[in-house]
Amino acid sequence: MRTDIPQPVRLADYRPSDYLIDRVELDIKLHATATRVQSKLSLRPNPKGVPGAPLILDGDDLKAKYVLLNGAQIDSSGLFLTPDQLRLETPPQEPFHLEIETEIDPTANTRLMGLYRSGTAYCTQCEAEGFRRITYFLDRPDVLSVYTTRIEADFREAQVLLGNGNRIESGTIEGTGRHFAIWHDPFPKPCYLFALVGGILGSIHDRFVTRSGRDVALGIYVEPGKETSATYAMDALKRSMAWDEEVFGREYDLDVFNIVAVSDFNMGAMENKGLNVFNDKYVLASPATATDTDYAQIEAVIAHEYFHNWTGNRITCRDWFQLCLKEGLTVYRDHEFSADMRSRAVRRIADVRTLRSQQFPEDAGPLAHNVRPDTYLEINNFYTATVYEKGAELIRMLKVLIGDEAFHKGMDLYFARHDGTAATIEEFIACFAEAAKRDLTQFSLWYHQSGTPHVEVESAYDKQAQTLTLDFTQSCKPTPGQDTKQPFLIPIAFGLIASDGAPIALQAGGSDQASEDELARGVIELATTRRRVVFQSVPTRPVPSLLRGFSAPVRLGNSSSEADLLTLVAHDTDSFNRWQAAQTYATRQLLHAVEVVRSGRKPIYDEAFIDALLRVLEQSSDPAFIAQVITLPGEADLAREIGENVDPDAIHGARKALRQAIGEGLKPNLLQTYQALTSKDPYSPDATAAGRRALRNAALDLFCAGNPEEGLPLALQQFESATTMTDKIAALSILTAHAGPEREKALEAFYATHASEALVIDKWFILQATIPEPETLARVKSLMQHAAFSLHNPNRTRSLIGAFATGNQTQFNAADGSGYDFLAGIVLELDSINPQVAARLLAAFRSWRSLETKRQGLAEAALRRVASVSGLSPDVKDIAERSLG
Ligand code: 0A1
Ligand code: ZN
Repeated sequence: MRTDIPQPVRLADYRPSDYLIDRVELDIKLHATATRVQSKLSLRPNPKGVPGAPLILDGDDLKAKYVLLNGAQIDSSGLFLTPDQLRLETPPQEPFHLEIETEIDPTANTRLMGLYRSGTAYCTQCEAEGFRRITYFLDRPDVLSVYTTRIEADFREAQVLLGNGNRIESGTIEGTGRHFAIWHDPFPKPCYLFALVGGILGSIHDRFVTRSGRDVALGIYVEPGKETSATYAMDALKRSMAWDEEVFGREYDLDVFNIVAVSDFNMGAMENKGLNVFNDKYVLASPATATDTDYAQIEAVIAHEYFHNWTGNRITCRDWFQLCLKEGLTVYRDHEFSADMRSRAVRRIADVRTLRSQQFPEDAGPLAHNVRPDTYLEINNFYTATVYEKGAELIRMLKVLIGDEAFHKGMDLYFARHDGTAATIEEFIACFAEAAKRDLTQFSLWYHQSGTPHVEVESAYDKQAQTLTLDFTQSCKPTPGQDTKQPFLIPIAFGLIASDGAPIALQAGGSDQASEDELARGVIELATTRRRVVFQSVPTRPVPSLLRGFSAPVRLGNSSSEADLLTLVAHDTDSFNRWQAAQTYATRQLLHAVEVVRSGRKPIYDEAFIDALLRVLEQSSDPAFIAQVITLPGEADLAREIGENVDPDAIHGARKALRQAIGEGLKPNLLQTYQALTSKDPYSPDATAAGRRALRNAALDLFCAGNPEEGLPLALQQFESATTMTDKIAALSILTAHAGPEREKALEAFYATHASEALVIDKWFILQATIPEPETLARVKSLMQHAAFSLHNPNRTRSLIGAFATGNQTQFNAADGSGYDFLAGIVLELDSINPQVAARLLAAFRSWRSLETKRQGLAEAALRRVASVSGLSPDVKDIAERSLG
C-alpha cells in the first residue's frame, strides 16, 4: 500500500527516464497465494537522461526475494529496498542486467490491479500503474521494452496460459503436474500493456487474414460453458479488423490475437498487446441474456480495444498527461466504426446523449479538468468522460475544421512518423497542421482549457433587404484553476431552410461575410468572442439549423421560436438537428413545468409539442430514430440545464407529468405503434431489428405512463412472453416503476429464472436501485445483504450502489440527506477493498454545488465526512478534496 501523502505529478516536471530497459525476461510461477515472479532486465543509461543518476524502480506492496546486479549480490550500501521502491545508488554507466525475484499474493489482491484472481482464472491489469504490483520496474509509458514471458502453473489450476505476442514454446514439467508456456512479443511496449492469463477457460477460435496476407489466429476465452455467448464478440472483432484496414489503412501485426473475459474487472476492457482482457459484460451475449444496447456496447468495446493496437500500442503516450492521445482518438475511431455498422444518425444522437450526460456535468463541476490535464494526484481518477468522450469530440471537430482529406493525410503522417514511439498531443496536432497547411494553435486550446463553451446566437431577418444576420457570441464559465478563458475555435455546421422545409441556397455578402470556403463546407468558424455573419438574397424568412451533427462540444443557447423548432423537427435534412429540435422543445416545456411544480401547481403541456411527436410517430421510416425523438430528456439532463438551485423532486414531477400527458394524448397512436412493430422473425441483433424493438418499447413505456390500467397488463404480458432480454427488461422496467404486488412478483420471477447469470442479475439490481420512491434506499440496503451481492465485484457494486447514486436522482438526492450518507459510508467501506471503484462512486457527488441550498449543505457534510477520514487511498482522497475544492 502506498500510505505516504500523495504528491501531485506535474506535466511541467516531465523529464525523460535516466535509464531504459531494452529487454525483459519474466518467469512467473503461478500460485494462488504465493506467485513467484523472476524478472531479468537488460538496462542501459538513457542518453537523454542525467548521467550517473540513481536507478529508481517503482514497486507497490511488493515482497522482494533477491536482487542481483550483473549476476552478483549488491553491496547493501548501494541498494535500498522497500515494498514501494527499489533504488540502486550508483548503477553502472554501461548496459547492465538486473535480476529481481518478488513474491505476490493474487488471492489477496482485491484492488484488481496487478496480478489477481477472477473466478477460475489468474489475470492481470497493469494500466495505469499496476505492473509495479507484480515486479519492480520503470513503470512509466515512455520506457519501451521487448518482453519474453514464461508462465508456469499447475495444470489442474490453469490449463490455459496466455501472454502478449506469439507463443514460442510450451510443455509439461515431468512428474510435477505443472506445465508452462513461453510468449514473446517482438513489439517494444510500455509495461502498462503487459498481460498474462492462466486458468480453466473455455474458448472459441477463428481466423482473420489481413490484406497483406497475414493469417491471424483469433481466440476468445471465457468461463467454461459460456463459449457460445462469445460468438457475437468474435464477429465484432473480425468486422473491426476489416474496418481498420479499410478506413484507416491499419493492419494487425501479430500472428495471434486473444481476448479473455473475466467477471471481476475495474473498467470496461484493456488493450494489452495481443491479449485484450475484458470485463465479461463486454463479451458475453445471447438473445436471452443481453439487450440490444448490450450488443451495441460489445461491438463498440471490442472495436475500441482492437483499434488501440495502433492508437495506443504501436504509438503510445509519452506520459499519463497524454492519455487522451490514445483514448480520445480511439473513442473517435470506435464511434466511427459503430456509425458505419449501424445508423450513423442514431449513433450520433446516442454519442451526444452520453457526452452531455457524462461529460458536461464533469466540465460544469468541481472535478472539471482539461482534456490534456497538467497535474494529477492519482492517475486512475483521470480515466474520465472528459479524456475519453470530449477527447473524441475534439478529433471529430478537427476533422470538421480541416476536412476529410487533410484529416486522413494527418492520420497517415501520425502513424508513419510516430510508429514505435511514445508521443504527445503536440506531436499529434503537428501532423494535422502539416497535412492541412493550417495553424492549429487556437484549436489546441480545446486541450488546455476546461469547461463547456456556451454559444448564443441571435438571428434577424430583414424582409426588405432580404438579408439574414446571425450574431454569435461565445463564453465559458470559470473552472477550477481557470478563471478566464481565451476564445475557443468553434466550428458551427449549419444550413438554412424555409418554413416549408426547402433548403435555401447560401450567399454571403456585406462586410460580415462568411468566406467562400465556409459556405462551401456549410461551416461557420467562430474564433472570436463575437461574430456577425450576414447572408444576402434570402427570399423568405429562413429557419437556421445550427451546430448540425453537433459539430462542436458546446452548449448552444437557442432562441428559436417554437414554430421554428417545429419546422426543424419536421423538415431538417440533418437528422441530428431534427432530434435536437424536439429535445430543445421538450426541455423548454419541462423547465417551465419545473417552475410550476415548485410553486405547488400542476403543469400543463403545450398541445403543439404533443402533435409534433405524433407526426414523427406517424412516419414509418427509421424506427430507431423515432424512438430517440420520443424519448424525453432525462432528469439529470434537466438538472444540468437548470444548473443551479436544483430541486430533483420538482424535476421528477414535471417529467412524470409530461410523460403522462403524452401517453394520454397519443394513446391510440402509441398502442398502434406498439402493435404494428410486433415481430415473429427470429432474433437478430442488427441495428434495424434493434431499432424496431427500441421504438416498440418506447411506445409501450409512454403508453403505460398515460394509461397504466390498460398498459400494465400489456407490459406484464410482454414480460411473461418475451423471447429477448431487450423486451423482457423493457417490460420489467415499466412494471418496476409502478408500486404494487405485480412488481414484486415480476422481480422474484426474474430472479428465479436468471439467478445463475451474473450479468442478468446486475440488471435486476439496477432496476431496483433506480426506483424513484422513498422506500428504495431501504431496499438497496437490504439488497446488499442478498447472497448475490458483493462489494468485491465491481459490476455488482456499480449495479446496486452506482445505479442508485447516478441513476436515481430523487432518492440519491433525498431531501433528508440519507442518500448522501449512505454513499459516503459505502465509499469508506469500499476504499479498503478497491479504491479505484470507491473513488468512481464518490464522483457521483460531482454536481453537488448546483443543488438547492439544503441539499448542498447535506452533500457537503457527507463529502467532508469522507475527506476527514485518515488513511484514505489517494484515489478517494483526491476525489473528495477536489469535490470540496
Ligand atoms: N485503456 C483501457 C481502459 C482501462 C484503464 C485502466 C484500467 O485499469 C483498471 C483498465 C482499463 C481502455 O480505454 O479501454
Ligand atoms: Zn481506450
